[in-house]
Order: sequence, then C-alpha cells, then structure tokens
Amino acid sequence: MIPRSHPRYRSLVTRELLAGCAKSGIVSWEGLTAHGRGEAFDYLLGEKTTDSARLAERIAAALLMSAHHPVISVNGNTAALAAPEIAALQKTSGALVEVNLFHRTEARVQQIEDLLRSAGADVFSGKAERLLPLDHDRAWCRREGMYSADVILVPLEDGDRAEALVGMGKTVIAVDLNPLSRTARKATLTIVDELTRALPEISRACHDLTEEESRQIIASLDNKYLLSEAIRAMTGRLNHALD
Ligand code: PTJ
Repeated sequence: MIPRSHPRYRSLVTRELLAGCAKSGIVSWEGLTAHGRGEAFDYLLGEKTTDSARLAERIAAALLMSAHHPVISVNGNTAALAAPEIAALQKTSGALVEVNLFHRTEARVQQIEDLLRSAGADVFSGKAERLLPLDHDRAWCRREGMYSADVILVPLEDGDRAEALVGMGKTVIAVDLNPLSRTARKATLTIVDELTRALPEISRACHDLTEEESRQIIASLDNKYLLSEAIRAMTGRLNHALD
C-alpha cells in the first residue's frame, strides 16, 4: 500500500512494521511513542551515521570482543526492528542474547524470544529472577545472563536501568538517538545512531578490528566527547537547515 516512490518510503514501512508488531504484542504501545522520538532525533542527524557514531560503534565492538561475559539485552522495539541484525552481531561478537522488558509479561517475553530465534539468534532463556536493583519489571533477568555480564549492550534503554547496571560495575553500551536522554548520559558508551544502522556497523567492526586497535580505542573512550559531537552534528544541521 505504501508506494516505493514515496520519498519517506523506508520510514513509512518501518512505522507499518512497528504498528503491526504492536498489534501482535511484540512492541508495547508505548514503544510506538519511543520510535517517534527516535525518528525526530534521526532527522536532526540527517538519518546517517556520523563519524563520532562510527567511532562509538568501533569502541562498542572492541568492548564486546574483549569482554568475558558480553550480553545483548533485547526489548520489544529492538526485536521488531532488528532481529536478524541482533543474530548477526551475536555470531560475530559471541555475546549472549537475553530479553529484558519494561512492559513485561511472560507472553511478550516468549513472543520476542520466538521472533529472535526465527531470525537465527541463540536466545538465553530460562528462569528469570528479580535481580537488578530497580522497582520496575526491568529488574527481572537471569542470574547466569545479564546479572553476571561484564559488558552489556542495551539498545533503546531506560535511564534507570542503565544507571543501575553501571552501579553494579558493568560496562554499559547504549544505542540511543537522543544524546540528551538519561540513558545516553548514564551509559559508559553511547552510540547516537539509528539501531538498524548501528548494529551492522558494530558487527563489521568485530570482524576487522585488530587487538592493538581495540586496546587503543577502548583506552580513548570519552563518552562526554562522543555525546557533544552528536549534539554538534545536530545543531550544525539545524543552523544550516534552510540554506
Ligand atoms: O519493549 P519494552 O516493554 O521493554 O519497552 C521498550 C520501550 C522502548 C518502550 C522503552 O524502553 C522506553 O520507554 O524507551 P524510552 O525511554 O522511550 O527510550 C527510548 C529511546 O530510544 C529514546 O531516547 C529514543 O530517542 C531512542 N530510539 C527510539 N527508536 C530508536 C532509538 N534509538 C536508536 N534507534 C532507534 N530506532
């Protein structure tokens, strides 16, 4: 129904996909508003990966590859938008994939795990416990999964959990188009890029990073710099929006 010739074809198709996933229960209704917010920030970025985001993606790959127990945390929006990209990143990085939801029901966890498995991911499931120091349902996770992770990738995250995970001593990598969000500011490393662009970049970097480069870019990690570069890219575009 959406003509390929439409100038916003990709964006409209993605919205249709998410609306369908909201109807089936994979995406929470609130997830649709989260997507809208992300789209607005992506406009400001020019819907492309900036140099500073690409650097953040390489650092993310280096952190995942050098971790002892890396985990990719998946919520409804992430599964709907990027299940195959999650499976691909799992293969290149060796990370464990675990579902963690804000609007948690056992039925949604199951649906999202099924979607990830059908895309080729090896999902870590089993008995969840209320292990994270949070008052909401993102506290539920697996003891041998994200509770024990040393490095954790959290796309489209909630600031509370990012802060709690950092407080537990974990290295937290966020993917968030909003460089001003609490998540973006609390994470150890924030990738200000659209999820479906960010994940393949991280996978690519997992393939081609040398050990020496990994060491160097991890040592150079400065999240304030990366966030300020993202804000600079957005304000730069705003300043020249009508040129
Ligand atoms: O599936 P559930 O129940 O766990 O719920 C997940 C949502 C997304 C509803 C929940 O995590 C949430 O409320 O998220 P927030 O607090 O709205 O934050 C989402 C952040 O992700 C916002 O800052 C958006 O700008 C950003 N975002 C949205 N879509 C994308 C994105 N960042 C990167 N890529 C996107 N596609």
